Amino acid sequence: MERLSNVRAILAPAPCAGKQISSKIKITNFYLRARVEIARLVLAAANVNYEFIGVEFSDWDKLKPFIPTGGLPMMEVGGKKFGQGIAIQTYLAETYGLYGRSPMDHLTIDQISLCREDMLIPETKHFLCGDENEKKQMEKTLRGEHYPKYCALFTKFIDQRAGDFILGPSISLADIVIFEAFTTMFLNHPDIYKKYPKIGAFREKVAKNPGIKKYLEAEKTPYPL
Ligand SMILES: N[C@@H](CCC(=O)N[C@@H](CS)C(=O)NCC(=O)O)C(=O)O
Repeated sequence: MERLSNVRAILAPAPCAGKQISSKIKITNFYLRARVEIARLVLAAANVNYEFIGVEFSDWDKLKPFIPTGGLPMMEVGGKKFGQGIAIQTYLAETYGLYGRSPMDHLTIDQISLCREDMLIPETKHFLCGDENEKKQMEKTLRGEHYPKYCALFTKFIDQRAGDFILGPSISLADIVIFEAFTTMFLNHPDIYKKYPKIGAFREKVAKNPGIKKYLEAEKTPYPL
């Protein structure tokens, strides 16, 4: 993927002045999957065109004051800017028919989204840690405690699914969250990943969605987190 300094694109005023309101979605994030990738996979599954604005870490101090929630990802839609990855992915899933139909569907999906956030936090801390010894200790905990705990939990969600996918016969945000939750482990700890074949088989099913398949083929080398 092309890596440009996108400071100007982000600082440009949102097109919110009367007639100029644009419904084109813009997604801004660091060149990481982290808390943006689920939103991008939702857009891929729904075949929606959008603009991705990548941010280099070196530009972040300049940009941070202009990001409404002070953190990335950020989405611009309808001339407004929004933060918080889970809010963004849920809005997009609801807009494009991937958020189920009932309050129980929403509860099922939100539970999975929030478990994934709990799973991601230690992965992020490990990724960002600059101290070699601390990083080694974190990796030991990830491998020995954290991944086994979340593999067991997500395997239970998969076992309890209502059909081919979590809510039934069709793909939803819940399935996309499970797919992305295990990408980092798949890349960095294939030995652990292999011990949980139900997760691998489920991810393969999600990856067959035509929009997601096309996206994954285009993004040949996923970001490490
Ligand atoms: N709860 C927020 C967390 C946002 C967040 O901390 N994002 C990180 C990148 S994954 C970030 O912007 N870090 C830079 C900073 O906080 O200054 C979300 O889920 O979007």
